[in-house]
Amino acid sequence: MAVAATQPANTKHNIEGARQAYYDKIAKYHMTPLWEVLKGLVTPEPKTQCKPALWKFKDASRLMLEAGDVITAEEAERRVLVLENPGMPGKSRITNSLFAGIQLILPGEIAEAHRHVSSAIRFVLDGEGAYTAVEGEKAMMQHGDFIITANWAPHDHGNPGKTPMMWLDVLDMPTVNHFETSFAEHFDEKMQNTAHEDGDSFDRYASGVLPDGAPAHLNRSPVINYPYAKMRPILERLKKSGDIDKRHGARVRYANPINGGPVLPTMGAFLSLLPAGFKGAPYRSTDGTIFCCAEGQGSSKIGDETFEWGVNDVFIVPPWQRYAHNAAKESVLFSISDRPAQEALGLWRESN
Ligand code: 1HN
Repeated sequence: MAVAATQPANTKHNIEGARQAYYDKIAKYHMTPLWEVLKGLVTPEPKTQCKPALWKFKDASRLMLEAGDVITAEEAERRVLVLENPGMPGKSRITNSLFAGIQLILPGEIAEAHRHVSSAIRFVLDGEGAYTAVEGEKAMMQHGDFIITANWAPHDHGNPGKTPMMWLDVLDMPTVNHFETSFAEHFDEKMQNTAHEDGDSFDRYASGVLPDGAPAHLNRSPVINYPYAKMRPILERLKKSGDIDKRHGARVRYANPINGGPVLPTMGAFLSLLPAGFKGAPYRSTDGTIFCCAEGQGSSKIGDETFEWGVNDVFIVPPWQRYAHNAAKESVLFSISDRPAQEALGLWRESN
């Protein structure tokens, strides 16, 4: 063609060569062309490395007890097996924003007092007679209890009972580390003083009254333990009156009694009853969600895969991945995600 003949320097090959030389030049000035990477950065839909996965409690509990043979709670500081998302090996996370693990504390052991900026929750799986002490309250752990440890709250665990105690730990640590805002410290005393007995903060703040002079604003819940024994009958009431969401079942949201907001600014949780035979409608949202079965048996279709779950199994739904629950028996599912953080930043979306 005439143009090509008069401007041989403008062949595709030469343009690419000129561009690469230009990119090499600007790299020395710590600059790079946005146009080469833009499509991977501003995606039309969420892009994630997170994969759906399920951890069977039968395997997790056996392997946890084996960890008890190889390391003490004191040596480990926290004897936790990290639930690593198979799409992000080596990153110590179950979603891009959340850490999850299973912790074991054997009879007679303590996990010493410390505090950190990362907020934690515990969802109690198995055992009895152990406690977690948080901000001066000694919370005895029972199956299905939901216990919060807010940003910078001192906490230690102990097992004066007779059975191994296991629970699910979820922390916002990857989020804290994303912002590079991690601080942590240890105390000289292994155990904190607990002036508040078991159930103290629930009775004070979550019984329809508030201590006179309670703060009008608080960005985390003052309740330490939301006991399963108190939550389960509420699900039963919802079920009986037919308040059953077609996607989520009869579901309660763990709330901060001061303002009705989420329990923590970075993490929010639900407890849901799926009646026997429940066939959930498909749903997706931008918050990758960790589920733990507290009761029953069923399956969840996540994308194209079906995961069968039973008591204490943990599974993960990646961000914006469609899922639908089926309950073979009446079941209770606990779930937790970073939804409050996404909502606070105006990022959260859902669809069917
Ligand atoms: C932590 O402090 C606990 O206090 C559990 O029980 C799991 C995972 C990462 C970082 C700190 C605990 C943790 C953790």
